[in-house]
Amino acid sequence: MSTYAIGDLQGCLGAFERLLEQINFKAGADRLLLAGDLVARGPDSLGTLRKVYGLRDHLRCVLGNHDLHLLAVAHGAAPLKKKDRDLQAILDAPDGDELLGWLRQQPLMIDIPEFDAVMTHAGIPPLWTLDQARSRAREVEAVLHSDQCKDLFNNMYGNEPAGWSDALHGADRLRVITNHFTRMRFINEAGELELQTKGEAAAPPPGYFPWFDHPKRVHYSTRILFGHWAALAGDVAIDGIEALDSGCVWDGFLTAFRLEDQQRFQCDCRKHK
Ligand SMILES: [Mn+2]
Repeated sequence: MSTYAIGDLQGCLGAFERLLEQINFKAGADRLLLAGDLVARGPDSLGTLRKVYGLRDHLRCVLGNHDLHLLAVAHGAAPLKKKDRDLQAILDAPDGDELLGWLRQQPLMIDIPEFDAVMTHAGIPPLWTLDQARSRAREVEAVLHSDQCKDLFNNMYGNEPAGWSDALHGADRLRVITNHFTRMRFINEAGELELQTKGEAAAPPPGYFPWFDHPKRVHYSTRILFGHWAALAGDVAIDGIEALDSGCVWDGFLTAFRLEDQQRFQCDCRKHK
């Protein structure tokens, strides 16, 4: 039995199926951990979501910004933009409600205690302890998984407030937590997010750091698995930080990281366009 953490699928069903073949994935014996952004921008978001749903008893996944956007659109809280038109097929599908109902019940953060690891879509905010991260994730999940989820989606969009404060409450508090777990890349010394820049870790905006490189980062031995940041190409040279998004949807690679022996497997997404 093996456990594989896999990066952002973003609707790349063919690459996902090839990678499962490459690692000789056996449902029932092996397990998957998906880093979120299952859908959007790729060739077959509906097919990918159906494939993941079909494997739901053999995997755990966290939600990414694109997954939350899809849910917000489905709940009438955001418009579907042209660049997201591949999501329309999910909204129109006869099994769309079932797929979206399952997606909405997924968490923002999971613990993988057997490997002393955690997974979120964008990472763990550097100034938060793991206990703080966990309890803040549970705050958003409690609303997301409830009948009040539309309030969350209605107030989810925006980059402000940029940083955490214990005094935050209501919609602002939920937005800040959601932004940290699903959109974070660069952050300044005071812990404020910069949510525009998507480039390489070596080229941060002035005054900002990649979240995992923050000079005051809270340190712990627990391994952090995350996706979201394709420009890292799955490569962060810091022990215990495992970047999984290697830009499958952008002609890059789809990455699987085996937790038992820390071995990486990649399938090339360029050959099959
Ligand atoms: Mn993302």
